[in-house]
Amino acid sequence: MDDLSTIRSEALGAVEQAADLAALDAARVAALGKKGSVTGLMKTLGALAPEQRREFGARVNQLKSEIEAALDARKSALSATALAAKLVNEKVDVSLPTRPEGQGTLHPIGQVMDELAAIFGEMGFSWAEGPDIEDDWHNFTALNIPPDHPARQMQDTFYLPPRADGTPMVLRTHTSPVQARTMLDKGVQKMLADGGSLRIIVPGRTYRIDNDATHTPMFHQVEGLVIDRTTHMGHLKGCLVDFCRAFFEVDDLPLRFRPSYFPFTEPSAEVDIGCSWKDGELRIGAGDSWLEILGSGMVHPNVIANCGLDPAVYQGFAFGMGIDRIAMLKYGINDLRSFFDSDLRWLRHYGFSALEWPSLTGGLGR
Ligand code: 2NL
Repeated sequence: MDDLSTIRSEALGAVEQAADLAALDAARVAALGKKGSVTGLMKTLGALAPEQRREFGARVNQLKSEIEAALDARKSALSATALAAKLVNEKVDVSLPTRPEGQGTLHPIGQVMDELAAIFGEMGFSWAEGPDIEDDWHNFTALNIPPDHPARQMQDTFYLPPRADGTPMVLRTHTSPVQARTMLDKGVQKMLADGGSLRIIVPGRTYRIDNDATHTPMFHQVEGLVIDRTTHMGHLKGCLVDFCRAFFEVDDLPLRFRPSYFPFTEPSAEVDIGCSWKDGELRIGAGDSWLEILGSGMVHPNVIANCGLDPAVYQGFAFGMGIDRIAMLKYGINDLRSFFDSDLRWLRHYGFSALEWPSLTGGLGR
């Protein structure tokens, strides 16, 4: 009997004094665990006479219930205290100002692509894209580029392992294969046959084996293409004059069209914009110098035919320019390679707000 009351007061005392949940669990194990004091009493029951066993067993069971109730009560009390302490210590003042979040910026190349979309979109052009990995036919053959053309040489073009059927594969050296794929599209051909006109710009990544201060192995190009039955060189001139004046935001920007040569256009013209140099700094606008910024021409009849259209019926113009280069000129960036360094300080300085979408009416540049 004495044994029972000692065990009772020890067990209940340990429960009452448990200062945290770990101590409470230790008290539980000491009384009710496998080797606990109450469990020990249970084990003695078997040796007692039936009469005694019933009487003593009832008292042990009652003690067990009493300890369990004490454990529960103490657990609730400890949890309530812990919660109260948490509420005091982890109080949040919702009236405090928020911490400033770092704002990302748009890369100047993405910004210039958005500006191109705004300007050419206004002129009725759609945006077209295609694969960076091309087959040799779409990248070269369709575009009337002869087998001995320097662009085809191993030192200029990234050649990839051929397809299973032997098709030679390349990283596209220009975005023109996308125009070829668009002209070959059956839906586009139907639209043209129905008297419509095709007007697309194709911005994207292009690749050439070249790496120095003014060339990177990956660079960005935008090409444009217009195809219908009547578009002529005058439209080419008007389109490019309007584009250059809008892009560089100089209303009277002079343009100079110089005869040139590209395998995919005939006739071909390179386009210069007026500029001047003062104290080593470039100013775009009427001046005493010229700056070459794009290539253009009337689409070669061979290209029209290669792309599944009748050159006796369809004609049009095309142009191409380097996005990195026009971005450098417009935003005063002097090192091409800085575009691809992923230097956060550079991006913070030269980047653009994602919330200021360029438009002809709302403003194009900074
Ligand atoms: C340049 C010159 C040019 C084209 C690209 C083109 C595409 C097709 C048909 C005909 Cl599908 N032409 N593209 C035409 C003239 C010039 O790019 O200096 N680019 C950086």
